[in-house]
Amino acid sequence: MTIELPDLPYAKEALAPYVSAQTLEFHHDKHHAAYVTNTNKFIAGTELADKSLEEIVRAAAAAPDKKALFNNAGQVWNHNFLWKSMTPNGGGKPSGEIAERIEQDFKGYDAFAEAFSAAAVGQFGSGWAWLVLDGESLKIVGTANADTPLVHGKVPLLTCDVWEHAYYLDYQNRRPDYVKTFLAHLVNWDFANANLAAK
Ligand code: MN3
Repeated sequence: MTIELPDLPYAKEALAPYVSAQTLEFHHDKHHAAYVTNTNKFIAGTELADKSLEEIVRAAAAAPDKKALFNNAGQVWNHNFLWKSMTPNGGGKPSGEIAERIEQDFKGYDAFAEAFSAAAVGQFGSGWAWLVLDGESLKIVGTANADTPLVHGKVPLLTCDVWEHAYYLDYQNRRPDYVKTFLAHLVNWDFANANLAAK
């Protein structure tokens, strides 16, 4: 099937002032769209042409000769997941099962936030910080470039994009401020809870 660029789940202005409409316009309409276009070019006429995005990502990760496809399809999957990881009026402390598990596995929200920030700020160059379910435990992991916990046997619950295109127009080089804002005002805990429930 042709891989589609999903619409943002909110208006482009909806995350302002934390993420501007201009950032979302470039990030979704240009960067994310380009990964979709490239993925479709790579799969056209191949045995992957009628597969789902997740199947394409998994197949490309397992094939050494499909690195270029993985670099695009992984980015499509990660960005699809990213938009849902943020929400207007999001951020702050979680509720529901994810809150209980954060208490249990990180010894409290503050320790979680510190570890998530360290992973996001410390990811060298381009990549992602993730909250994942690894077996029965919540963990924080970083991935570089298009890499995704999906192909490492983990269940992604939440992600923060730390590529400069995610924040440079709004925060310039101040990645720590962007990550702090992501946790305080943007995190979609309902999405993380839904991912946990669906595992
Ligand atoms: Mn991005």
